[in-house]
Amino acid sequence: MIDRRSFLTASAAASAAGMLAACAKKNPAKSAGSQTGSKQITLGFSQVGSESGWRAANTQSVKQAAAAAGIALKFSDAQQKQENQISAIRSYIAQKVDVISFSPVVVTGWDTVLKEAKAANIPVILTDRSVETSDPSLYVTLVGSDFEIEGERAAHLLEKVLAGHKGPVKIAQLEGTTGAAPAIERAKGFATIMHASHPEWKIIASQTGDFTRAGGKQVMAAFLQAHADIDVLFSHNDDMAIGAIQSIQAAGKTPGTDIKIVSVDGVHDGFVAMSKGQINAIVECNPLLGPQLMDAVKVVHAGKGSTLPRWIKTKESDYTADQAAAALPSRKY
Ligand code: GYE
Repeated sequence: MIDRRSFLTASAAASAAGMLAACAKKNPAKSAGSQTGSKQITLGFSQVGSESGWRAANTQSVKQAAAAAGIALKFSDAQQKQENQISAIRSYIAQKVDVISFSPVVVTGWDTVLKEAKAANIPVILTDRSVETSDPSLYVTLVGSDFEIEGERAAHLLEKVLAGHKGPVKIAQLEGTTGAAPAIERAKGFATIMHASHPEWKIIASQTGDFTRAGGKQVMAAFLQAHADIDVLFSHNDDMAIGAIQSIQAAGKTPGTDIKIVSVDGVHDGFVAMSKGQINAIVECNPLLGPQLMDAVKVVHAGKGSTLPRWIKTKESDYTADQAAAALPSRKY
């Protein structure tokens, strides 16, 4: 396991939350939750959907952390549709929740609804995915991973997987949801390293599989029909890689051997496939964002949002197939 980053930002958030806890001790009426009889914080959370193992773990983390923090959670699943997320956010505004959080399915198209939240004086915390906006005051902070770095890490893992390989490398890419931050940025990070250091690598096919197993399976089958000579699959998540493995096997090839596979997430089933040698390497993307989110919610609700960093990043690692079996029992998602 290689620890890539240890972020000061997360500890800044933790210490801000710590300060708050200290204030709460002095002034018990201000501390959260039912035990003290003070008003409970209500958080409206709009989740992207249920597209992947990552998302299932993220949803569970948010629900568990809200319960542990004594925060009342209103939760809705947008089934990967932006219009559903916008309706959910509008309904949270109408219900006058204290804080809104959401994981935006795509990066664009949020300004109008975010302005509505601002006009209603409801602070917004982004989780997992970012938005593009001309007005940075429309959200307080983002709790989530650096997807561009994840793309770079994937390219560096591929260098290891291909060690000793000579000659051209033909790569197929399964992209995440079109327009989603992790799809855009993982592709960008990977391409940066490829263009800087690997003139012998070439992406010969690239298409979205929408972060789902079914999407990965279907798109990989089409890639295999069109290209007999794919050397590598770079998949933006484990679920699409797992779907693709089925199509590779159906085409009479051995995943992990005939076609090397690098993916992102590190969910349980990804580790199982890696321990069988079907996936060669995985960039971990940590979905357990609930505790950091609830800390940030408390800080924001106490009117101290300006003490938080704009981006609260997550600590993550990289894994190769030889580490998979040993790591599997201790995986938390
Ligand atoms: O990698 C994928 C999920 O936004 C980081 O969304 C998340 C991505 C994750 O569907 O599995």
